[in-house]
Amino acid sequence: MNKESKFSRRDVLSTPVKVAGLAGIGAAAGLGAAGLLAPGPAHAKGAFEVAPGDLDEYYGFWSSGQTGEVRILGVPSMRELMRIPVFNRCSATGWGQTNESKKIMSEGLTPNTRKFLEKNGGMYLNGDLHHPHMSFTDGTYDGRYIFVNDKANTRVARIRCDIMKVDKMIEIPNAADIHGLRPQKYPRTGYVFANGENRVPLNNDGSVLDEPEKYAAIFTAIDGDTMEIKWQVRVDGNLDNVDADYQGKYAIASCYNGEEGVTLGEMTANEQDWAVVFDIKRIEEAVAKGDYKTYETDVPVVDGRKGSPYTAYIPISNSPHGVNSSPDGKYVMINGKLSPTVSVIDVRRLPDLFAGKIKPRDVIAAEPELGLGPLHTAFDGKGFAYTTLFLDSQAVKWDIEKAVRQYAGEKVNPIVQKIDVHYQPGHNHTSMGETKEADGKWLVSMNKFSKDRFINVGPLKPENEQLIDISSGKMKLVHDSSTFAEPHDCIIVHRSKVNPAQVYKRDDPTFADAVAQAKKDGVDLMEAADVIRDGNKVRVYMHSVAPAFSLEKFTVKEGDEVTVIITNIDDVEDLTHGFTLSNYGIAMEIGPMATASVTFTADRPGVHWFYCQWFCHALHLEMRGRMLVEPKA
Ligand code: K7E
Ligand code: CUA
Repeated sequence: MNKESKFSRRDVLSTPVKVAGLAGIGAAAGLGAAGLLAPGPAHAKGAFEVAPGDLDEYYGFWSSGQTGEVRILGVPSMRELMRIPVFNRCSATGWGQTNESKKIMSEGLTPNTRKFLEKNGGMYLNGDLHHPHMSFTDGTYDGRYIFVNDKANTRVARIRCDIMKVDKMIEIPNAADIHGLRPQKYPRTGYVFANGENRVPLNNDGSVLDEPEKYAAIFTAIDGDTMEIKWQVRVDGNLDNVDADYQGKYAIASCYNGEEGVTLGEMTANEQDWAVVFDIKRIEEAVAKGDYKTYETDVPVVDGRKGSPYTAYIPISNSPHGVNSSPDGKYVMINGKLSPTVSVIDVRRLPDLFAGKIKPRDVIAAEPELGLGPLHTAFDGKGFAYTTLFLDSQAVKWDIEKAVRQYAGEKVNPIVQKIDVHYQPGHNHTSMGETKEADGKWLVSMNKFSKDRFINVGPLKPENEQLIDISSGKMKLVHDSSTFAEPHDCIIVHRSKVNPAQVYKRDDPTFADAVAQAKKDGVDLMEAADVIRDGNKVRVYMHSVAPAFSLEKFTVKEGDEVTVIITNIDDVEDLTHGFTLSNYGIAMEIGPMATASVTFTADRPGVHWFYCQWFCHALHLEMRGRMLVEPKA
């Protein structure tokens, strides 16, 4: 790992009394007088500061909840660097409108959904993206992909980390509302595990309605390399969050609503819910020998309800939530939510549980009482855990081995420190914290409410993610960062793990269809300035070089189905062009050396200018042309 100058600067800043020096650096960081006058400990200032022109040490991949996208932040600066449209529609890039994105967004839908969408707009354009997680090799990030869930429309998508765009999106059959999602950590990803949160009838076609006892919750294993669904497991209760172990043997999910109720009162009636452990090898064997059923599609569904040899149910207090594997590979934390405890499962005892040698609760190694509303836990790789306390609005740091000793009867207090966060934290995350390389530098607390922390922007407030320096052994709150809906979850990845491209490769599969079509049409995309008519279908091929499109105008007839295919031949970093067609509602991004295409019906006669919407040149404003649409005779 490269040592950055900013860390020595932080050492300077953490020494007190150097008021003059602090003022100087504060001004350099653009904090100005207001920043220096703000309340809070002086040593906190600048701890997160990345000077203009300096680069962050970490990539933060942020989910955005109901916005449906992924955001890339620099950590520790918390600067927003990029947005990756996923389950949403993007005005800037044309995601959800270009042929390339529409194919990705539609090809993985189930036949039932396709049929439904025929009369309902053709595509889902909203999503609820909770959990971004990178692919692993040997227990740590490998920089290939980021996998994300969509709770709103039961989907899983994959982002390619070389171009930071989605390349696959699939709908999960039989399940409802994919929530918890984690990749297999070892030996590699491998599987991506996805929890269907809500219980619905298997074959949800209307033949079963208000008979909740016939509903099922479904756990899914997806092949991360192909994005094919390999198998599913039917379980008791609702599935919430999930994590994989560091051994490659188990996935563990939290389950609430063991009552299988459908109202709040019914769902929280019992004192105990459970965690369910999936034995991956046994499930694979069950699928191989045909011990499964199929429902909506031909995906095998194994019965993992209580008593099944493929799963184990571990009683946990009412409504557990987050599931987090410790980087030493020994423990999996089940966060209590309605219980003030975190239940620590010793992963090494799971083989004995499946062998019937011990009872389910015998796998619990600790159950420290931490505070009210524990939701998620992060790790520093030094033996400490950091848990969000939603109701207490706090982060609590605790010592895992002390918690184990306390559970064994010793009189020790595992709690090291509590600090206030603002307000009501859900997820938290540490730098590299969900890998065996957890490095204990930064903790982000993702708070659901900001209330009074920012100037008022009206009834809808931003949420607040706070950066906490954990490198010194003490948690120090160093930065507030507002976000639009919603900072649900994030991962913090050392920049050495990620190596994105500067320009597209011409053989990128993203635009393989356009390349194939051009070949059929006898068009060289790198030099294209062609209009090909094929009945009432018209294909307009252009290339772009700043500041011009290769066609100054093209003519089509009213009612034609027009496809515009543009190749950006500027083989230069940071030289993106765009294509906006006015009063046709069309816009798309064309990255350097990429091809992008969009299809529409030319049902509006007249003159329509098209222009480049990505500032690319001093003559960017002049980068335009006309589409002439001849009226029907
Ligand atoms: Cu990750 Cu809210 Cu979707 Cu916890 S879940 S907060
Ligand atoms: Cu091309 Cu602006």
